[in-house]
Amino acid sequence: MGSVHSPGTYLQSLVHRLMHRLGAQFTVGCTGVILADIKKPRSRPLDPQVFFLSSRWLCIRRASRPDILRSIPGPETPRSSMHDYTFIYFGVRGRVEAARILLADQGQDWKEDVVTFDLWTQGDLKKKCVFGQLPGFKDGDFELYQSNAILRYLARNHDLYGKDNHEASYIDMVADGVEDLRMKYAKMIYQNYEDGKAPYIENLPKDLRPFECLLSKNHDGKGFIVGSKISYTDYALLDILLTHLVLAPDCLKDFPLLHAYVERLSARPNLKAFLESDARKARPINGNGKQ
Ligand SMILES: N[C@@H](CCC(=O)N[C@@H](CS)C(=O)NCC(=O)O)C(=O)O
Repeated sequence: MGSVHSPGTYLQSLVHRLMHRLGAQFTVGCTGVILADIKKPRSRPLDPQVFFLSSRWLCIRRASRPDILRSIPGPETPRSSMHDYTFIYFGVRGRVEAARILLADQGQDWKEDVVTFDLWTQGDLKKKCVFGQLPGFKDGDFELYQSNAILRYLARNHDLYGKDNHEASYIDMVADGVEDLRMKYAKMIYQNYEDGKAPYIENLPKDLRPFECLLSKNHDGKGFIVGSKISYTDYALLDILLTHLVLAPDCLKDFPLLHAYVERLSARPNLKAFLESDARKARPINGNGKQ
């Protein structure tokens, strides 16, 4: 009997199903390197096979049966190919940045289908968008609009929606609070930057205080905004806070918990790499160059 060592249950069940399909007998260990040598097939002798998990793929090689040479996405790998994510959006951070931050932190790949101003104003893309606006999003053939629906879709895909209905509801509540702030910010940036910036910054503590307050009530502000693990709303909140730190670098000086929260999340290795990446730096925050 061969043995397979896999790092998690999802992978184990995947391996079980594949082995079963191949008619091989096997056992599945629980940790360690993925390496299996299948020696006793159920029905007929098979060539020795090697199963391994690279950083992207669980690969099954069978020398004598190239027709069943298969590649299966490895779900627990840092860069997963289970999904085929594409953002269709203008070349800015804007309403996609929270989702980019989420995917980067979760070790996911995605593609950017960048829409130029000319294409948007002259082509018929706008007509094809459900609400006549971007961002659009695809996961393979699945197409979605509305930035917050996209975030929640990703949250469901990557277990970023809390542990139960109460947590999920708080997570949504915070996300709606972030959305309110985003709308105010966008109105000032796009409609009233010159005259509106100073009063906006003056009023900002009133808008930020509820988040500081919420944070203080959850693990003394030392963890995430809701619950005990990161959720999609942390990414949305982090994004809007980073955006405001550009607008008003001192805006968190009276909010020690939010300040530490931003530092803590931004230091997560995948996030740090993304936040410091040239691709991100090259994207302006907003479409009119104001920030
Ligand atoms: N509620 C929408 C708002 C989308 C939105 O405001 N999109 C802007 C860019 S951020 C847009 O498409 N502007 C071009 C237009 O309206 O023609 C969402 O969250 O996705």
